[in-house]
Amino acid sequence: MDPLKKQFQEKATALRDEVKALLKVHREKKVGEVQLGNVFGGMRGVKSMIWETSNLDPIEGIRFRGYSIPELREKLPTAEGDKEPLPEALFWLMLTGDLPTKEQTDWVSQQWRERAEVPAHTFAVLDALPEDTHPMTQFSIAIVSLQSESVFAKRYSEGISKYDYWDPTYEDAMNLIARLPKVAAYIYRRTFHGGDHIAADPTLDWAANFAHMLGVKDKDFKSLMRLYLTIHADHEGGNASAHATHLVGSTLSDCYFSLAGGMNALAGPLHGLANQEVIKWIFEMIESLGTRQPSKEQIKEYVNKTLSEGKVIPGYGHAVLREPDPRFTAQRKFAEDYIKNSDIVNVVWNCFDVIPDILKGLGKVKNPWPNVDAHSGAILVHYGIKEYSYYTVLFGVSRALGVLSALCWSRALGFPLERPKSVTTEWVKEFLKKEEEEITIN
Ligand code: CMX
Repeated sequence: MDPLKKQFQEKATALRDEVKALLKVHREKKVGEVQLGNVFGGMRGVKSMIWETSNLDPIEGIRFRGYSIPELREKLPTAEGDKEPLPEALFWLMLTGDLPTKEQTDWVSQQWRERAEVPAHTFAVLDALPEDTHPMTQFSIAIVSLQSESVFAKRYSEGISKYDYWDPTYEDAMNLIARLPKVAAYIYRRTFHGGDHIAADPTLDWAANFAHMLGVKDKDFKSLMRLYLTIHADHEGGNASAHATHLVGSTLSDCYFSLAGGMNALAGPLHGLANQEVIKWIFEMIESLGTRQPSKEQIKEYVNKTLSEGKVIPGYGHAVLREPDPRFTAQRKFAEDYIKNSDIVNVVWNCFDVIPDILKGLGKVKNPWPNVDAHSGAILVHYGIKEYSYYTVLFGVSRALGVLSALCWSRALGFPLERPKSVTTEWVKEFLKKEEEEITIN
């Protein structure tokens, strides 16, 4: 058995036994209450899922297995000569709960290199689509087309014990993650560079090879991709892409179907697509103002205009966070270290200075601060990736690390089909009427 799989199995078996014992005693224990506001309000804050790989605190932001983003930048192994963490190392950490050594991280890089081959039919499926098909549509279709390779689906059809589901799920997760950069780079090059594809470089790590296949030559872009693919990987289980992956996976759909479900959720403008919307909004502002260096006053006016049109300010607000997103801060730090005098980056920073006060002034926005998507596009533009409709694919490649390691855990812990209860508004009205009658009687 390979070393990562072995470590995962040991951890998972121990936790599975622990959970079994815990539920035997505490199954009936209440961990919260559901109010009507939650039922109508997108289930905000309702504790209803186990997600081992990361946890989101409204104030502190994301922690992956207990480590904050600054801690990950300090503790995870890096590529030689680089200071950004390797996403391979984060995957090991999320799957096992242990920080990997450099040797273990390199082992994951090698595994993903060996598993990276994409079947010809996936490229044929992509080539059959019009070139102006949105990159997220292409990405989702490509992932589903890869489902023919599912080890889980094959073993399930042959007959497999439910105690062994985790094993082919791990194989699928490793294979799918390994293949994503090639698929995603293919989509970028066919859509924006006339199909002039770039072969993989087997000497590079997973993120650097992706950067290479996208066609950006600047070596700092490789560092950016290592950071980018690390910080977007996971945001606990309730966010739409993670939850969608989890829900689809709970039916015993394999990693391919499950991830495609998650990617379809990521493609919404209130979630991952916000990263394209931010740059689109900034480009439109620049065009409408006729300057690449708008003043803070001009930005304020444009923000107010956007709000008066009944639109949201993309890249700002969050369903859980109540402080600036540490993923925004990490990208800002990267830009401060690597990028000098970029007009677009300066616009992002000036937006940070003016937008929160305007949103606070509306009196209804729970979090006026920037989220991860407020900064990413400006850095990509700096390195020449200006085609913003592609940005959510980059987010998706990263998000696969978190949601697929979490799916391995769901299988190992034997989680059942997800099936919450829905009610009609009529039911709610009846429920409230009965409550009122009871109060009157008493
Ligand atoms: N601009 C304008 N209004 C905003 C706003 C923003 N950035 N963020 C929230 N609001 C509004 C909401 O639309 C809502 O208005 P109504 O009561 O009129 O419907 C009100 O403030 C309350 O919303 P909330 O409780 O603060 O926020 P939610 O939890 O409902 O929604 C989110 C969170 C992210 C969908 C919302 O902040 C938003 O639409 N932001 C812009 C899109 C975005 O950046 N999404 C990316 C999030 C990160 C990610 O998943 O990648």
